[in-house]
Amino acid sequence: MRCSFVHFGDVHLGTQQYGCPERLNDFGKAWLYACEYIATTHPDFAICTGDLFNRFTINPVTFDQAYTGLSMLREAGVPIVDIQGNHDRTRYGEAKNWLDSFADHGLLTHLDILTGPDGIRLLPVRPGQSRGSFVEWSGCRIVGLRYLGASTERILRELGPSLQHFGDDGAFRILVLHAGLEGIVPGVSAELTVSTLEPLREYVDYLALGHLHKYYTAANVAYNGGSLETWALNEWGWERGLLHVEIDTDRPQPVSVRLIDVPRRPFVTLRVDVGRFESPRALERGCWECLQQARARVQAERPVVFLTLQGRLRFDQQDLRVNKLEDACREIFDPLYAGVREDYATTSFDTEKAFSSDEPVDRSVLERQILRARLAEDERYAPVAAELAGLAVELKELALHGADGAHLLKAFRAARQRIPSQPELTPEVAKHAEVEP
Ligand SMILES: [Mn+2]
Repeated sequence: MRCSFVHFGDVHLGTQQYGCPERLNDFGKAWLYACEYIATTHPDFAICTGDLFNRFTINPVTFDQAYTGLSMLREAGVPIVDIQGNHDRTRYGEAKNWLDSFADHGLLTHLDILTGPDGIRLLPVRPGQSRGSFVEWSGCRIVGLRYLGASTERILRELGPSLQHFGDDGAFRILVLHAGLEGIVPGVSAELTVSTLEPLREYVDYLALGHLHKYYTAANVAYNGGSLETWALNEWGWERGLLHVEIDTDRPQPVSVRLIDVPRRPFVTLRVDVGRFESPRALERGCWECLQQARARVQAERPVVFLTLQGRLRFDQQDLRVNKLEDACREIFDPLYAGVREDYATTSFDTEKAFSSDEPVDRSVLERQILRARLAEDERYAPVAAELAGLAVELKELALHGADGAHLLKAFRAARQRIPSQPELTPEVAKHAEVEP
């Protein structure tokens, strides 16, 4: 069987970064570039792995961008599936989200599973419909799940038997998730660990991931294209784009993936160590020089410019005229936007900058992150801190859903089997682990 598809995600339509209307257009342009690429190269289908929209509410310009791109694909005859990311999930108290709406108008196929007291149910997308849990196109079976946060690994374990139920019917098996892999972006707590991927390979041939804005592949099964535009400053410089995937099941390695770059607004990010300057004037002069040297190197049209001041200030912060530095950025670069960030070493206290101020904070992800940081402080638990933090959150969730002691103990024991190196347990934990249910 041979087929091809384009896999991408984290388009974040509707992002009006730094209050610039032009940035809203930039995100739209990146999306339309992707759609045009798909319409021209004409793969068998396309997969969007969530966060098509930046928020659950969109404005008319964002609607127009989404509609124009999806219409382009429909006219080209390339079907597309999408799943709900953490950014475009249904607004609390509302019956449907924008993906449902576009699906109901036949512009995309919205995939999700149903979870209930009887477990997981996988419903096929019926002919003429655009919603369900899986769809079969060009010899591929594509199953999709919404963003599941800290429940991702538990739901995946429960999903296993349902996927195995399809049997060996020769279909190429694609699973679409909005979930990140631990260790790809330092300091960001992700939903999946490498030890979760291995068992997945039994019933998944291609795991189409979204959520982390960086290109990566893992364990010969997981693929992530990253964000199309630059959603956060640290993404500039990361390799990312569309994944053009060719499948040929006659080859020993049936999957071949090409990363297709997407044109995006240039960013210029500069760092100045303030510790080198004894006075505010000397620092201002130093920044001018640094900006001018950068301008000579970078010939970018209307870039976004960020000047970060770091290190230890040798004078009172109040004496530094930050607005003068912003003026210098504007004068030298004619940028779309210029910002000066003061990131001085003032205390020894450091926070993990995993959440930006305009990203909705997921409580369970935050809990997991805090637990992981605390566990990592202990040398004995540091190598498996992510796994143990995941386990703690999972046990808490089970307890909140009414699981009794025996059930919790069983889950704890099962998890200990999965955790790669067995950390030495404290006598307190070991004592409880020995108690029979
Ligand atoms: Mn995203």
